[in-house]
Parts: sequence; structure tokens; C-alpha cells
Amino acid sequence: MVQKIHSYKKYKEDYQESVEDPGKFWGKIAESFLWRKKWDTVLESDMANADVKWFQGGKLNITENCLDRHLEKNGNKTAIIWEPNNPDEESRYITYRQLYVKVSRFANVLKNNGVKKGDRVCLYMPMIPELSIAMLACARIGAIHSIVFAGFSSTALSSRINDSQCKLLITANEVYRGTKPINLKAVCDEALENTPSIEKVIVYRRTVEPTQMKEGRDSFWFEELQKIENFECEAEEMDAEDPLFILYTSGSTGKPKGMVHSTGGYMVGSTYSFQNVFQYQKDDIYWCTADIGWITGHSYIIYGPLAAGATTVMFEGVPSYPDYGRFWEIVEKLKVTHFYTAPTAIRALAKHPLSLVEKYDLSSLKVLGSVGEPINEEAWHWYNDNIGKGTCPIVDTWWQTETGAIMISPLAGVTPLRPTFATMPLPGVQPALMDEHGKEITESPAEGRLAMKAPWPSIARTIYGDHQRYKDTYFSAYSGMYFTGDGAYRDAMGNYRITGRVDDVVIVSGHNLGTAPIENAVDEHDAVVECAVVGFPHDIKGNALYAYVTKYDEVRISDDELRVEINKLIASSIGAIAKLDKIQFVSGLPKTRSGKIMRRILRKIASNDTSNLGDTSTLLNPEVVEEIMEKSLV
Ligand code: 7RM
Repeated sequence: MVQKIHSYKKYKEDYQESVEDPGKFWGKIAESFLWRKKWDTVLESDMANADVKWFQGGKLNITENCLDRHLEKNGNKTAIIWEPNNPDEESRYITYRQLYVKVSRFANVLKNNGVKKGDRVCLYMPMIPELSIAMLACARIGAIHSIVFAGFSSTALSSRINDSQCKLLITANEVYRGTKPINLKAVCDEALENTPSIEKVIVYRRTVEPTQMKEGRDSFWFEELQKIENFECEAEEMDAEDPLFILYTSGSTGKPKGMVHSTGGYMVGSTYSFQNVFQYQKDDIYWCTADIGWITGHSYIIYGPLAAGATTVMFEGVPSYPDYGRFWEIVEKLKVTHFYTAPTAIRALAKHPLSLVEKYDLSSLKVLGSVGEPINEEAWHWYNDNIGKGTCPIVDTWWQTETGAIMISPLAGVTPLRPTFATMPLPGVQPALMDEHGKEITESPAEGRLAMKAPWPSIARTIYGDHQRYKDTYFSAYSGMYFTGDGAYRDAMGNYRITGRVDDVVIVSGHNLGTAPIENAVDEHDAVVECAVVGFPHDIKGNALYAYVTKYDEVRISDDELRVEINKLIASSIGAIAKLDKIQFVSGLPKTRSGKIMRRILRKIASNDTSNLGDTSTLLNPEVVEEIMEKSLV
């Protein structure tokens, strides 16, 4: 098992070693995993060419690390506790041995359906154990899973399926989230109208509702299982650098980026960070509230915790159902020790009466976590005082889909905290702050753009099918470094506070939304000439979306009707999460002479921060700025 850092002194020593000799440091950590064959070289890297390889020559299967190796001593330990949306339904407890059998059996289902090593399999599923089973089954046979968050629209689903040419789609018929039924199969059917690569669809029956099935293409999960007699499935031997999964993340321009993660490096990075950040101990009950459709769920519900032999909780529902006490009811019921959630959830919960918290016994809690956005002061203290009762360290974990694992965070109970700061880099992580001239800022305190000076094992290896875009997006801003897209402040002690995105990605309720595809959707309305979408601060969602729209002179419907129609377009092309909070109709958008919309200015106006609009001298039409401010909706 990965060695845990137990003291601040040890953290400093390990950090030092990881910088001085990354090969030696990570080689030692990797030793504690199960490899069929050890690596020849720990690290080969050429950051300038976006080329990073860890543990080359190593052979392994990640599921042998997540399942097989626990069987002898911990076969009867609970691997997954599943908590249903409806509190009256039974929880499910799945031991490591049971999970091993279910995964092996389903891996045989995949094989039976012609899935082979290297094939892509799309998973569009609710938060049920079968999602974990399907993802691990893919990994077992070396198929690459591409999980699409089940809140995405059919258009978003089909474009992701097409981008990575998935062969098989696994879904569920229907699911309840709160009181809302979501017909996943119907969304899939719509998506499948233009996804020629999909040959088969396997449908898990989550509810008893009748389900439309297409002859020859669709079959039910249980029918597929019945065809399988062999409950064992030999794990495919993978190269350390073989892809494990693809996960799409929004880009600032154009289509989503299919981030590709490796097998060996990802396993080492997700597990090492899980162990050290959360300081998980043998009988702890760990709960991360994220959806597995996001990287947080991949790394910190499934791969990290299972490789570490932990008990991980998976929750199907929402924090507001049956009421805003649900999270705390679950903490009491399952005696949760580690609770990891997002600032947007904390802010939403903090809006409701404290009695909903006080009703429950939260004394099992030892560690709290936060991820996804900068956590504001108020939310941090509410979380600390009311949930942690001032005795649980809060690990504010900064990382990205691209980084695969936590990069900057306190180690619970080991390194010092500073409210609203992600604090210090994990061993192996070398952050740099860059100034506007592309030079590293070495003094502190300072503020700048956050980059990474050295590779770490779980860094994404490429964007599926577009290595040039990978290189351009992450490795071209600063030579030999990885650019995060975030801004950060560093205090005199070396603690980092992430200040937010510096590009055109807005994080709404923890969801990363590229503004470009939203603008595309708005532009589709025939009354719309063009638009610019920016984020602005929002009490609960962290950020919300504000659109500046120019429309045609002759529009037959009212502004309010047009607003409704625009949001409908967005909901159908991207998903309800991307709906606009504010839509302001303007006579023109501020543009540079080369014709680029100056979103920087709009961002400031939408945030009600107009004291210094920065350089407007390159504007073609400065007069519209006045007009936009005058009629601002904030
Ligand atoms: C894990 C995840 C990545 C972006 C990232 C940041 C923001 C994430 C924090 C944070 C401040 C944090 N992956 N972000 N964690 N900002 N403090 N602790 O969220 O790919 O979906 O998003 O999220 O801007 O670049 S992600």
C-alpha cells in the first residue's frame, strides 16, 4: 500500500526529494502497486513537444490493483456503499469480492459483444453501482471507457460518441434524481440517430417503466448477463502508457476536448493523492458527492479509493431531496468519516436553516474536502463551523480533468490550513506563477497565471485524435511548461489561492462550461445576429452566465419570449446547466479591430466591476461600452 505522509516534516522531505529526483521518488511510490512487469524507465519527458511517458515498459491491469489484490485479506470488506435517490429504497453494500465477480462477469459480456482491447465504449449512466461495474469491466479487458455525464443532451452525447468513435453504448432506461424522472434511453435514442459507430446498446433497467428497445441493436443488462457462464475474466495485460479512459472537458473554443488518461501514471497519481490528501485509514467510510461523469468521480469515487482498498460511497440523488438535510442524514446513517463536495453545494446548503444540519449526528466526520471552484470565505467558515464543528481539517483540493489527480491541497491533519487557499503542492507537483510577459515570478507574495514546471504521473497524455490541439492548448503559452488556464495568488508562506479561469471557460455550479458552444447555440436562433457569453459571480452557483445579444431589427416576438426561446435552444444543444441567467439585448458588441469580441470588458461589466475596464484603445466601437453599462442587468 502507498506510504502515507504522517508529518509536516516528512511532507517537506518528500517534496524536496520529488523535485530533486522525480524518477527515484515516483519509482518508490510505484513499487507499492501490483505490476505484471516492472517499468524500464520511470519518466521520459519532452514537455515542449507535449510528450510525457511514465513507467515505460511496465505491464499491469488497473483492475488487479482495484480488485484482485484486495481479495485475500479484504475480500469481505465493503468496497462500495450505494445510497439510492429515494431514502425508502434499500442501500446496497458491495464487498470487494462481490465487485470482483460482477466486474469479471460483465467484462465477459463486453467480450461477448465484440469489444476488444483499445475499443472505445461510451457510458451514459446514472449514479448506480452498474456504472462502476461497467467502467471497471472496460478496464479489465483494456477497452477505453468514455463516460458522458447523464445530464448532457442528446446532441452533446452524439458528438462525444462520434469524436472517439465508440462501438458500444451502455445506459439505463430511466432514473429519478429528486422527484424528476430522467429518461436516459430516450436521450440515447435521439443521439443514436447520427452515431454510425455504435453497434450495440446495453440498457440497465433502473425502473420498471416500459422501455423502447430497438431490435438487433439494444438489449437489457440482465439478458446479457444470463448469456455468461464464466464468472472469471483474466485481466488484459496493459502497457503503462496504454489509454485507460477518455473524458471530455469543455474547451474555450469549439468542440469539447477528449482528454486521454494513461493506465500506469493515472493509477499511481490518483491513488497516491487519495491516500495522502485524505489520510484514509482502514475502517473509514469515504464519501465523494461528485458524479462519476466528471473527473472527480473517476479519480476519487472509483480508481483512487478502490486501488487503496477503501470503502467508497456512491450517491444516486441530489442534496435537496427529500429535503436539504439529505447529505447529513446519509453521513449519520453510514457513519461517514470523509466528506468531499463542491463549494456550489456548500453554498446551496448554507442557504437553508441550520436545523437541517443540527438534526443529525455528524460526529463520525474526520476530514472535509472541497473541489471544483475557489471556495469563498463565507462558505469555508460555514462548512468548518457547522459540518466540521471546527475539528475537521478542510482539504481544498485544486486540480483539473487534465491533471487526473489532486495537485495543490493540504494533506488532512498533516500540513497547515489557510481558509480559501488550496495551500501547497503535493510532492511531485511544481507550480510556477507567470507574469504577463511570460516570465516566471519567483518572489512572494505575488499573483499570476498558474503553470507547472515538471510533469507528474497522472497528466493527460493527449486530446483524443488531436495531439496538435493538446500541444497548442497546454504547452504553447510557456515553453517547457504546462499551462493550467487558471490564475493564482501565492502568499509569503508559499500557499496558493486559485483565483479562477483566465480563459473563456466558466464554472457554473461546479460544471466547466466553455462559452463558445453556448454562444453557438444562441446564435442559432433566427432573431439573433451575434452574442457573447461571459460568467459573473453568483451566490450559489459560484458563477452564472450572462449573454450580450444583438438581434435583427425585425423580430416578431417580445424580448422576454426571445429569452425563453434562446434558453430552450441551449438546453437542447448542451443541457439545462448551460442556461443563461441574464440576457441583455445590445446594439453592438465591443470588438477589436481584427474583429474579435472583447469578452474581457464584458466580463467586468457583468461582474459590476467597471472602475477599471483596462485597455480599451484597441476597440473598434468604444461607444457601445457606454450603452451596455447603462442598460446593464446587474
Ligand atoms: C477537479 C475539477 C478544473 C478547473 C480548474 C479550476 C477549477 C478546481 C479548484 C478550482 C479553485 C479549487 N476538474 N478548480 N478545483 N478552483 N479551487 N480547489 O474540477 O476539469 O472540471 O475543472 O476547476 O479553475 O482549472 S475540472
